[in-house]
Amino acid sequence: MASPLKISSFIELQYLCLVWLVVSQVACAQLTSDFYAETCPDALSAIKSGVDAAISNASSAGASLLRLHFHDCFVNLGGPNYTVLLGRRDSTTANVSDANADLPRATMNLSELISNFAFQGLSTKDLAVLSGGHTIGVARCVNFRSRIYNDTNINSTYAASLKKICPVSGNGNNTAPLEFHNTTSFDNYYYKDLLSLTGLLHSDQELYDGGSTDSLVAAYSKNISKFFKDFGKSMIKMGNIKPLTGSEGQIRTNCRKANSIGYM
Ligand code: HEM
Ligand SMILES: *[C@@H]1O[C@H](CO)[C@@H](O)[C@H](O)[C@H]1NC(C)=O
Ligand SMILES: *[C@@H]1O[C@H](CO)[C@@H](O)[C@H](O)[C@H]1NC(C)=O
Ligand SMILES: *[C@@H]1O[C@H](CO)[C@@H](O)[C@H](O)[C@H]1NC(C)=O
Ligand SMILES: *[C@@H]1O[C@H](CO)[C@@H](O)[C@H](O)[C@H]1NC(C)=O
Ligand SMILES: *[C@@H]1O[C@H](CO)[C@@H](O)[C@H](O)[C@H]1NC(C)=O
Ligand SMILES: *[C@@H]1O[C@H](CO)[C@@H](O)[C@H](O)[C@H]1NC(C)=O
Ligand SMILES: *[C@@H]1O[C@H](CO)[C@@H](O)[C@H](O)[C@H]1NC(C)=O
Ligand SMILES: *[C@@H]1O[C@H](CO)[C@@H](O)[C@H](O)[C@H]1NC(C)=O
Ligand SMILES: CC(=O)N[C@H]1CO[C@H](CO)[C@@H](O)[C@@H]1O
Repeated sequence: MASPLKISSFIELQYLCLVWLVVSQVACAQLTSDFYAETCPDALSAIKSGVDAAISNASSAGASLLRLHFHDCFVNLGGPNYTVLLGRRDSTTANVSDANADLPRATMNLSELISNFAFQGLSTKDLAVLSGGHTIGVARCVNFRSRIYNDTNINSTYAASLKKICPVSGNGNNTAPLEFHNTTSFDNYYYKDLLSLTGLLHSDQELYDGGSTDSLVAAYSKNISKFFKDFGKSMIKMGNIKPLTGSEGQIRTNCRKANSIGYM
């Protein structure tokens, strides 16, 4: 897994911080969707323009934000110290080893993934549907090398093409799309890929390898409306993991760093 610090370095732009703040408030803390109606009535439209601009400038922005949301929700963010970079009404820990400890890994098998999600109060269905987030974005060679050289449940044509990007050793930072049909559109090709054994990560293909999630993968591959509907529900559920609300957290004035003590 890339460290959360790599992801936070992406957040160079104030407006993306603001987006993150609001996305988190709405989706991560179960607050009301008109949270900013009085204090900042133009917030949501400003944010939408900001995100649209960022995504048209660099289509990877959407992927980075989605993954950031996932990580921010999974990592135990408790504690009184607000010393780090990611914004929402709580903090991320600055402790990278702590942060990585709770996150699922690309090497995990299905039962490990199920346990990892269960530890966060998320079901097997949540696992199957949230993994569909891998319809956008990329992964580095270090995270799929072992799959393309050692796994047997991989499409051989696909493996051969990836080996050109990701040699047996070296070039660990080379990237490949997590879903190769259209890496910037949020669609259900992720699931169609799993059916043709072209999942990029070992953990992806585990969702369609003769186990209990096969039927959901097949269903989402056939019915994009079902995928979108279930994805929305599970994102809200993921967003509600260990939220800090009210005085437990703060809203940052500059989301790149914590407020001084005493600010809300
Ligand atoms: C099921 C367990 C999961 C595992 C094992 C996992 C693992 C990974 C790995 C290894 C990468 C590539 C990182 C790199 O090479 O730098 C990645 C990327 C990504 N993940 Fe996951 N992930 C999981 C679940 C999720 C969920 C639930 C979401 C969101 C709903 C998500 C969203 C993303 C996105 C959007 C990217 C691409 C980031 C970019 O292109 O900048 N992942 N994930
Ligand atoms: C556009 O992307 C470039 C390269 O990633 C970055 O340096 C620049 O700040 C971005 N500009 C905006 C407005 O997002
Ligand atoms: C991170 O947290 C773990 C467990 O809480 C602790 O053992 C470790 O020393 C911490 N690392 C840093 C750099 O604070
Ligand atoms: C999954 O991995 C764990 C840890 O390596 C192992 O104990 C377990 O047997 C594996 N499960 C399956 C079904 O392969
Ligand atoms: C394939 O698996 C073997 C045995 O676990 C391991 O030593 C080797 O490094 C793996 N190859 C790659 C390219 O990851
Ligand atoms: C890969 O990226 C990491 C983090 O950005 C960097 O520290 C490392 O030097 C890079 N490795 C290579 C071989 O470029
Ligand atoms: C990817 O999807 C977007 C949005 O649906 C679409 O506009 C674009 O044409 C697609 N690109 C390719 C190469 O299919
Ligand atoms: C392998 O992938 C190709 C291209 O995605 C696909 O056409 C083919 O049906 C796949 N093969 C298998 C056995 O799924
Ligand atoms: C697809 O899923 C939607 C939403 O769950 C459902 O209403 C619809 O009946 C499904 N379509 C088919 C063809 O199963
Ligand atoms: C770095 C930092 O601010 N550490 C503080 C974390 O919180 C504890 C308890 O409140 C303080 O004692 C540390 O100084």
